[in-house]
Amino acid sequence: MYLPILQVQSEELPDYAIVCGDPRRAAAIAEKLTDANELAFAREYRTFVGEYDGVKLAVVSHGVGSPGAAVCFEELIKGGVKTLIRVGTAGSYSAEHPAGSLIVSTAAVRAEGLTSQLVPSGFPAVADSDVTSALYESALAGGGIVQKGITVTLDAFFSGVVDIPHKQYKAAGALAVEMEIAALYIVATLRGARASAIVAIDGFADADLAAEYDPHTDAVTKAVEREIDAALGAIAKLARA
Ligand code: R1X
Repeated sequence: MYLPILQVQSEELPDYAIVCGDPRRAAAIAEKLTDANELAFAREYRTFVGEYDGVKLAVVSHGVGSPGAAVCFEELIKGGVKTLIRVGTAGSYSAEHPAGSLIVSTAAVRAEGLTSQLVPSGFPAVADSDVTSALYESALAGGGIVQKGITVTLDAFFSGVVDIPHKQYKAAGALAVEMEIAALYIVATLRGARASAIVAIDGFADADLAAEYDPHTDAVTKAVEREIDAALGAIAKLARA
């Protein structure tokens, strides 16, 4: 089957995929694979396939924001991918998780517009527990600050004039904010796939903690490296389970 937006054939896709926002990050992840092959680069969607530790996987970029990312997740699952792990970046709510920390998302607050067009209000955006456990264990083994918990998925990266209830999300126990995980979890649940996500903290989303946003620091680069290794390790572990 031809997947018209990713512009790949489903026959070329394996069971496992790592998804990330940035097409350049997809290329960097693909460099860690053996026999990596770029299948397509259409819009923001760059697709590689290769092997890690003997396991075939795809690495695909999904761009910024839930609607565009969901197109990628839908086509991957339609094409036969059964397990998806997002590696990304997020803003932290807590001084305990500064830039360079890793958060494994167990569930996402649906503070975006896309998923309300897919499922009713109140329907939860949750990760698959097996994939999450494998990802968390793999991340812990890589060292540094690693936490698991609830993340928030927003549409707005820059604020407008509407107050987003960050203080309430934080008080309720959310750890970090990003822009695609709710879409991933809802699409995976709807279509019968498994998904989880890990994010590298690249700044603070809490106004009381926020400094000038600079995601291009050594600490963030190293955390992104650690989360990629965690995702690859988790896939190797899951494939053998
Ligand atoms: O998920 C968020 C979005 O994809 C995190 O980083 C991007 C914005 O810079």
